[in-house]
Amino acid sequence: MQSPLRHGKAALGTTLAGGALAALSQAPERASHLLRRRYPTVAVTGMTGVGKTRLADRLTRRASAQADGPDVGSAVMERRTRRNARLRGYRFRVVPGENAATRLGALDEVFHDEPVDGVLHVVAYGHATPRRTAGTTGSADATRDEQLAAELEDWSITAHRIASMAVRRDRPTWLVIAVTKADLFADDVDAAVRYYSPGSGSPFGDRLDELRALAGGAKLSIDVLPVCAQGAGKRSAMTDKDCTDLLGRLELRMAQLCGHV
Ligand SMILES: Nc1nc2c(ncn2[C@@H]2O[C@H](COP(=O)(O)OP(=O)(O)O)[C@@H](O)[C@H]2O)c(=O)[nH]1
Ligand SMILES: [Mg+2]
Repeated sequence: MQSPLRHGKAALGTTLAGGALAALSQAPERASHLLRRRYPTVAVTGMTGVGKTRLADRLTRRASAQADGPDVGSAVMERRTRRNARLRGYRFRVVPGENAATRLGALDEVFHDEPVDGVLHVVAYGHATPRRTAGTTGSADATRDEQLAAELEDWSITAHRIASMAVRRDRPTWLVIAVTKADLFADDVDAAVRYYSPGSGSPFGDRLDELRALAGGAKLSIDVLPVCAQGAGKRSAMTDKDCTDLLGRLELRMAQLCGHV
């Protein structure tokens, strides 16, 4: 039996070969498309000490390195991958906080060079763990008002990057504001969520409204979810189960936003 290619029809042969070649050259692209759908990339942003590393570790079921101590901020972009049995997960990119020289490069990477699918912006309602700038000594204490002001400033920079990424692409970008350390303000969680919500009239809410106007409402979805990445302390009004439930809600929402469920 003759193979179709040797059947004399050069044109057919060419078409087949061409088709096979095209398929081959498309293969890496298709593979990366698949990877992107199953393991969407997520930028984890927020000022230093706010709880980004801890949250990313919880979401990826990774034990946090306690040895690092609470006063150490990361100077490099941390990468964490969450895999699950059904080959659906996330690739987290934790952008270093404001004291790191590597911050700008990391912001470029996640919002421009390899733009992420979604953003998890972490805030702590003024409860970021104060960290000293490298090389300085003395108290690193800041009041809650100062912390909230610092969060706002940090957010302005990130928001600007998100806006320019969102306008450049066709598909929508999602943003989840994770209000973490809820165990530290267990009785104020509703007020905290309101403070970080669009349309709330708060300083943070106003900036979110600006971001939505800039990016275009259809191009950016915004969710605000309280979370707690660390077992609640004995004095907290929040139980470990409360914290696990909040984490579960965040995971469910992210899965919905990524089309995993
Ligand atoms: N009470 C409480 N502390 C937290 C929580 N998440 C993080 N922390 C603490 O806050 C500090 C800073 O967290 P880290 O993840 O290193 O912040 P990052 O600089 O944003 O990466 C650490 O001492 C954590 O143990 C939380 O949900 N509740
Ligand atoms: Mg960190």
